[in-house]
Amino acid sequence: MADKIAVGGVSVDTRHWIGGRRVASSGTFPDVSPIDGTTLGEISRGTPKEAASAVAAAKAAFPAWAATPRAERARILHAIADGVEKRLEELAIVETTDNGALLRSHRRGVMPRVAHNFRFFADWLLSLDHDDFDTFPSGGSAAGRGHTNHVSWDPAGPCVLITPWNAPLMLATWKVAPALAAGDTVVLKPAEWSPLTASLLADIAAEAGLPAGVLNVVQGYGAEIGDALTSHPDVRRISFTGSVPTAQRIAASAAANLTPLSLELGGKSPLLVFADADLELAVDLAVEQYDNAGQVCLAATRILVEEPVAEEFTRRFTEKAARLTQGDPRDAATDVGPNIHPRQLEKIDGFVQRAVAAGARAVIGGHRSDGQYYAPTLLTDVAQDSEIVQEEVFGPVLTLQTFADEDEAVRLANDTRFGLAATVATGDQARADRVGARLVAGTVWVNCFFVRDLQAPFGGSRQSGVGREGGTWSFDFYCDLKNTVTAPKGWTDH
Ligand code: TXE
Repeated sequence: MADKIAVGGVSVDTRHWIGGRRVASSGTFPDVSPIDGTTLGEISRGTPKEAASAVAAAKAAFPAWAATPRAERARILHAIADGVEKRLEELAIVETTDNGALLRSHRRGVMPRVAHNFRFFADWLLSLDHDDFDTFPSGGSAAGRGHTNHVSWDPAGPCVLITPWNAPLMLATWKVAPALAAGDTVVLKPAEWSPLTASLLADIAAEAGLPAGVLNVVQGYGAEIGDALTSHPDVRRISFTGSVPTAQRIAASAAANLTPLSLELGGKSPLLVFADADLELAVDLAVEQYDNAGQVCLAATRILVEEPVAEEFTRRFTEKAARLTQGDPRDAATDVGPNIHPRQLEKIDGFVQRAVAAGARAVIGGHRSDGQYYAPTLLTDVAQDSEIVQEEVFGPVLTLQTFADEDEAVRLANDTRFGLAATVATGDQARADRVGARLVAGTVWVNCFFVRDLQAPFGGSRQSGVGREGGTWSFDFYCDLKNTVTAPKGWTDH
């Protein structure tokens, strides 16, 4: 096995990164580009042995990193952000080659946000030193009078972070940055379909001065090394983004030690288009759901349109969607790239063909394109309780249903086992407030989509997840919160 492969002219190490050293497994797995099916190289295929040594390295590095002053931890996080910015073009080309998402999005949006993830949590950490909300007098009972509470955010320990392939570095660093800021050490297990940028992140972190063992990266199949990581008694936190069945397996495995979990899972989010909406905007929001070939957990894949405007909406949507260019994600003109893997393509097509067999009509698409690409698809005549309306497809496949009034819109919107996000298009703010309050969703967007401030909580209700990421929610998850109560001078306990 070659220790390094060249991807888009960038050298990427194919081995694990454990305790500040590159470590190879005897076995490998192929990493294939979804753009054209080329095998990019063979990657170290982790076993429970490497998983255990990565946890041991994280455990050994923990006391020193946890004791590192906040200002120094923040400085190193900023240095990692500098490294990401310096190598932004390399990260963008490697990520696009590996997972097929658009190069222009990686350049302009995704990779700058990867850097921001580190800067944001570095600054968050420093803010703890000058905010005084963590120290307050006891009020209320006579026994507490005069006592002082002091809340501290103690580092929790080694964390296992398991991440998916649809936005590999973005989603990994949403977890890595707050964990490192909190003073925790990390074992990152990237998805086997997109392993490369995690390896580059290990290089960048080492160059930025992150001590050995604080960040470890183990490559491999979840089914082969997942359990060794998630059932390990030395692991203090597990954070996972991926599918519901895998989350259930992880939760069962973590139960052995009652390890706290953060789970960001799938969705079947609605886009509610009311008759009073700016229809052009609503159409833009709907067409935007084909971004990343529909492989977005937040995607509003169920379009719900108020009856009087349904025909006009469908006409304009069809016209706009027909102008989308599908092709190589490295081309600036491409709007919709490939799907990640032949297995994912099979899965997408299976959903569509079963829906059509059950009576759905493909207004556009409904079939594969050449290679690993699926034609942007819109299905109508779908029943609320059908598989295509209830299950996450994770491909460029949308359904369209109509509703008669607000009550029906809310009922349809909330009628799945998910609750990740919802988008409301309306010209009436009072309606937006009313409907938004009734929607079961971790995020509600009004006349916009995908706008995400890292300060805000992000996550899902129902089977879309457990816990929230972002701002204080991430930071608190990676810490053991402690309250120290100190008596006033001269206080006696009677
Ligand atoms: O996900 P998995 P898959 C959904 C989407 C997609 C479906 C299947 O609907 O079609 O999931 O995708 C690791 N212990 N989402 O099979 O299995 C695995 O190695 C520990 C939504 O690729 O959830 C990878 O690193 N880890 C989603 C990660 O889990 C295990 C993003 C995700 O893979 C493991 C991705 C185990 N037993 C898929 N088995 C989103 N919410 O954005 C696998 N893994």
